Amino acid sequence: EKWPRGDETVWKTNMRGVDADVGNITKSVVNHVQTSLARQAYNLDNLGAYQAAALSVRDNMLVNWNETQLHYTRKAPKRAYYLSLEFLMGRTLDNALLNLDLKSQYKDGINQLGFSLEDLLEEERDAALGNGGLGRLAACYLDSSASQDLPVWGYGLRYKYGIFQQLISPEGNQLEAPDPWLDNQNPWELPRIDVNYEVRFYGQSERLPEGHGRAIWTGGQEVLAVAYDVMIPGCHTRNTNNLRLWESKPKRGFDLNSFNAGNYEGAVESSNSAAAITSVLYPNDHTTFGKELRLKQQYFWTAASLADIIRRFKNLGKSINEFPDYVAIQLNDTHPTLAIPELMRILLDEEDLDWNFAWQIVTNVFFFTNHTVLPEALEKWPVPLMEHILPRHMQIIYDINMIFLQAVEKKFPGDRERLARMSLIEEGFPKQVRMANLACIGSRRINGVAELHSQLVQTTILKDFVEFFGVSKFGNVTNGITPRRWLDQCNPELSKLISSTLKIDKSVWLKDLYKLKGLVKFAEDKGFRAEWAAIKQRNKERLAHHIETTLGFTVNTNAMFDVQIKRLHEYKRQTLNILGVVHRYLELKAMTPAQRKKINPKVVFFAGKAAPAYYIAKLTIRLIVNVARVINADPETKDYLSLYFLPDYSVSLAEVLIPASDISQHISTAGTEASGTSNMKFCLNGGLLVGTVDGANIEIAEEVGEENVFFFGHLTPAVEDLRYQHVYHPVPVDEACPALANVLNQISGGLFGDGGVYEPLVNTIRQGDYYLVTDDFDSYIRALAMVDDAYMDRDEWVKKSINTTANMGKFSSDRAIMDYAQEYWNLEPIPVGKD
Ligand code: OAK
Repeated sequence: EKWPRGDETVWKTNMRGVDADVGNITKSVVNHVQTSLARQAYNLDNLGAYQAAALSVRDNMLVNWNETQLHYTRKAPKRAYYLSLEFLMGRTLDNALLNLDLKSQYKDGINQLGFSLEDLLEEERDAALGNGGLGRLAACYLDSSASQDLPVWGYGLRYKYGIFQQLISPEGNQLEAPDPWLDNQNPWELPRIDVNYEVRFYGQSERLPEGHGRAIWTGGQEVLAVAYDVMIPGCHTRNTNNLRLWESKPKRGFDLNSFNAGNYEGAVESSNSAAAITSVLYPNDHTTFGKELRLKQQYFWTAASLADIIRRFKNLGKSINEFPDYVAIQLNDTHPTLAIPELMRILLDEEDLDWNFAWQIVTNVFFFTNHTVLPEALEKWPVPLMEHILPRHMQIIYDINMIFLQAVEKKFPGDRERLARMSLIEEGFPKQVRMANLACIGSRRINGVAELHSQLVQTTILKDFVEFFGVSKFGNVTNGITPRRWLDQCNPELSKLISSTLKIDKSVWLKDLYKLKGLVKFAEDKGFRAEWAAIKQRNKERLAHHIETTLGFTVNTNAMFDVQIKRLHEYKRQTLNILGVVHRYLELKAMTPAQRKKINPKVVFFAGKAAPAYYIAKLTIRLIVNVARVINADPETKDYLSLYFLPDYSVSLAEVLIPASDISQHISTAGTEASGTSNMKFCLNGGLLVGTVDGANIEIAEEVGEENVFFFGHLTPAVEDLRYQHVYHPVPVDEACPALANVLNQISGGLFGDGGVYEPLVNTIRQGDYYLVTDDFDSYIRALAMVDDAYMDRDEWVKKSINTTANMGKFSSDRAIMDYAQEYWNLEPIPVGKD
């Protein structure tokens, strides 16, 4: 059939985006006001204007998106798919304008229409389809894939409710409210009602007698997966990739059989349960709960994504044994591990391949990234639940396990303990399926997310697998962050100063971040240092203004800004930080006014959400809020130390906080934070870092120089022994660390309100102290004192700040994604419009 239909030149001359001149931009925005929104100029508010502007920008992206997809189809390269249950995208409009290089034109156009672009940007709601680091990493990797012209698509779920909204009660308790982010229509997604797949749950699986491990799976519940596409524009390239999010729908709106039988309510109920699958993001970070609906989410998403990937592959007309030459699938932690038995099921039961052939394909397609070594995050699913929901997959997992354990037995004869450790099934009541083991044996390669973490993966949780497969199957890809959002977008003044100083256009250095190295020599330039410091100061004022308008507090912008923002978790040790604040407060109280005057004022900021069922994490928030209440009201000390807990942490809030930070805290117990990525964001924006020798902190110090990082605390190899000591030879805190004991006594004694409330939190330290707060407290306080001293010499501090930014090139997510492309996926850039 002829394409396009009709007159080709008519098509081609009309297939353009909105021309980049201001006249066309205003025309396009007004047109969207009138037609897409059916509104009029006289009653248009900021929200309406935002929506019209967003739709206009979307038109531009769509042209590029279409062109990119056509280009990929024609060139038929190998593609990679990033399967992540979380994509913490944040806002899109500003990012899209910058990547498309249209920001100044839209700014002018919006102005001409009587609005301000800055106001419109604030109307957008965050797309917060993630909990923390793992979800934000996925978002940075999408930005880098598009910017590096890599043919990569993301696959995830279109949750109706993202991460909950955090409210803080007057007593300091975290309350959770739903996040109805889709309520004002989402201009960034394209519903693809025609792209849909049926996904089965429950039912029966019958093995076929003739073998090859085949079976037929029938009955149960069928749910429809409908695609929604989110465009991912690359930076200064036409390449625009896709993030495909699935929504669950009942297959027919209601169950016809029950309907005809007069069971109207039952029929509607079944349709409700289908919609429930993608209704809400689970808000537990680093913990698994074995909930049936979560397992259904995981299967629903992996089954729909694989069906879509296979359909696209089949359009190439290749034979199935070439699948690994055209497809790489990255598993973001173990959440999508069911894709492994699902692909086996398709190859065996639908494609009729024999077992070994199918397994050969599977183990060349998947790649697995581990994001934590914390035991509570290791996913395990009860066998009875799996058998009930996914009977065919449970059979396949048993078959994989049998064949695998035979191979282990052959290599390590008679080592029964090893077999028990490596089995996909953990014995117990009930038995459980170990998803990390399955992901490991079903993948081509496995990686951790920072050097230390990758070593820990290989020597602890996957040690047996390294011994079995050999070390070459295991690797490291140190995380990265996108400098587009985390420098150019969130810190436009610094970005401008960098471009003018280096005399390099930002379109160049933002995509080759090692170019920042050129800033090193300007650290010695007094004028440059003054400009650098002035920008930090204005960013602090911007944050203070934000806090003043949203919370009504007046923040002292002459103080050092000290920031810790991340999920609340015992391993991240917000406790250490708040106890350190109390320690400093007690010190200030003991001083004379004259002594205090010599002190360098400090404002401490916390933000972060606690999992709704994580009692100790919520209690930590309560303590922070109540310490803030007391010390901010103390006339003797408040000029020297104040404290804020900023509610409802989000990507957008991070974009205001990070550029304003002088120092940020990354103080996990050594060996517990796999990488951390906010550490990179702070340093890229010229903030210094106080931290433990953990995760990517180590590599940051390697790059920026240890003299520019404030390290403290015990090292990873000491942790195991210290924990043992706490349990078997406990020393009371009063002896082990008197300074800490004093702080705990003040809290228990009621300095910050009813001390009894905090007993459970205080007891985590007094008893067992699994995260070693006691062991690290003194060196933490010393590190903070060194920070204070260093800050006194402002000139030296600014030099450190410049040298830090200058040496952050390694931490661009462009470097990380190219590492995956080359060392894992075997993928090449496919730039649009360059051939
Ligand atoms: C969340 C749920 C299960 C397992 C891991 C996570 C997670 O968010 N891990 C975090 O991943 C980030 C990206 O790799 C790392 O920077 C963090 O250190 C890690 O805790």
